Amino acid sequence: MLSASLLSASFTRRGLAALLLSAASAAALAQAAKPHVVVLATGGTIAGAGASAANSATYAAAKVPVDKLLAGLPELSNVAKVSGEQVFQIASESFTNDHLLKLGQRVSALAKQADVDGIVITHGTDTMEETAYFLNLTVRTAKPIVLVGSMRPGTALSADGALNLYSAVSVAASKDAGGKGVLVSMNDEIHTGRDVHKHVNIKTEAFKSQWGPLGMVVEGKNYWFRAPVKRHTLQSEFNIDDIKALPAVDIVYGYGNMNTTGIEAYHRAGVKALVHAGTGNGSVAAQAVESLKALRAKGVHVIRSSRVPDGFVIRNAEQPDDQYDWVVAHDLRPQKARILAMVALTKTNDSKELQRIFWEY
Ligand code: DAS
Repeated sequence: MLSASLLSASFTRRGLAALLLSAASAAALAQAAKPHVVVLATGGTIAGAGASAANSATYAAAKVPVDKLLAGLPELSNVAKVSGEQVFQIASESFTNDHLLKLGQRVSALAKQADVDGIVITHGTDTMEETAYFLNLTVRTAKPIVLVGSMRPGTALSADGALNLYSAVSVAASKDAGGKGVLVSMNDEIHTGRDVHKHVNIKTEAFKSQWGPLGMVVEGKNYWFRAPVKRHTLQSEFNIDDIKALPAVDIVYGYGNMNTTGIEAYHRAGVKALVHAGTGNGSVAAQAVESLKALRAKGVHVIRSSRVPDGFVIRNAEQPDDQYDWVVAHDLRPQKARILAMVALTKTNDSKELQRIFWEY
C-alpha cells in the first residue's frame, strides 16, 4: 500500500512529467506552425572565411556549407522553420547563364510546393543584382524570394552576414513581403531585385537603388515605404519553366578614345544583342556609330545604356534610335539591361517589342 506522501510525490512527478510533455508538445506545435523558409546557398562572402578576425576584406569566399551557416544561427528558429540546400558553392563573379537557369528552376519548383512559404538565396554580392533581376522577371510566384549576402566573412570582427541572414529569413517568412517581386535584403534595407545594385565595393552599406529601397527590416519586422511599379513575377510574360537557354548578349563600355575592336569582336562571336554602356545619356562616340549601325543591319540588336550610375537613357536624344532601329535601356544599368535583353530575346526578336519590354520591366 503506497503511503499518502509517496502517492502525492508520484502524482507530483507524473503531473510534472505531463506538464513538461504538454509544454514540449506546445512548443513543437508552435514551431510546426511557423512559416517554412528554404535557404538556397550559392556561395559568396556570406559563406566566406578569413585567416583572422582582422581580415574583413581579405578572405576566401564560398567556403562555409549551408548547414553550418544555419547551425551558427539558432535564432532563425524564432522566425521560421528553416531548411537548407547547397545549390552551388561559388563566388558570384563566376556565375554563368547556366547557373542562373539552374537556380531559377530550383526556385520555381520550390515555390510551387505548398509546404514552402518563402525562399532565401544566399549569394555573392558581386552579381546578386543580376540574379535578383533575372528571378524577378521569370519566377511565377507571389511567395517572398529574398536574396542576401554579406560584405564581410563570418570570421571577421563585426561580420554582417549573421544579421543579414536573420533579416532575410524573417522577410521571407513574412506574409507582407509577398507579391512585391524578388527582393534583396542587405544591411537592414529591403530592395526590389529590379532597381538594386552594388554601389560600394568595400562597405557593409554596399547596396543602393536609385529610386530608393522598398523598406527596412529591423529586429525581424518589416517597414514598407513603397512598392514596385514595373512588371515582375506573376505579372511577367516570361516564365523560367519555359526558358531552356539564354541567348548571347554582351556589353561594350564607352569612354574617351573609343574604338570598335570590342564591337566587331562581339559580332564575330555571334551575339544576339549588344548593350552599349555609353557616356552621359547613353552617348555613342562618332567613330563607333557606323559599327553599331552595321551590327543592327546584320540582325544584332543594339541597346543603349549608360555608364553613368543614375538617371535614364532618353530615346532619340543622343542618337536617332528610331532611324537606327536601336533600343534604349531606360533606367537599367548595363548589367541589368543585359539580363532583360537575354530574357526578352527568348520571346521576341522584334525591336519594337524589345523597346516595349524595356519600358515595362
Ligand atoms: N566575390 C564576391 C562574390 O562572391 C564576394 C561577396 O562579396 O560575396 O560575389
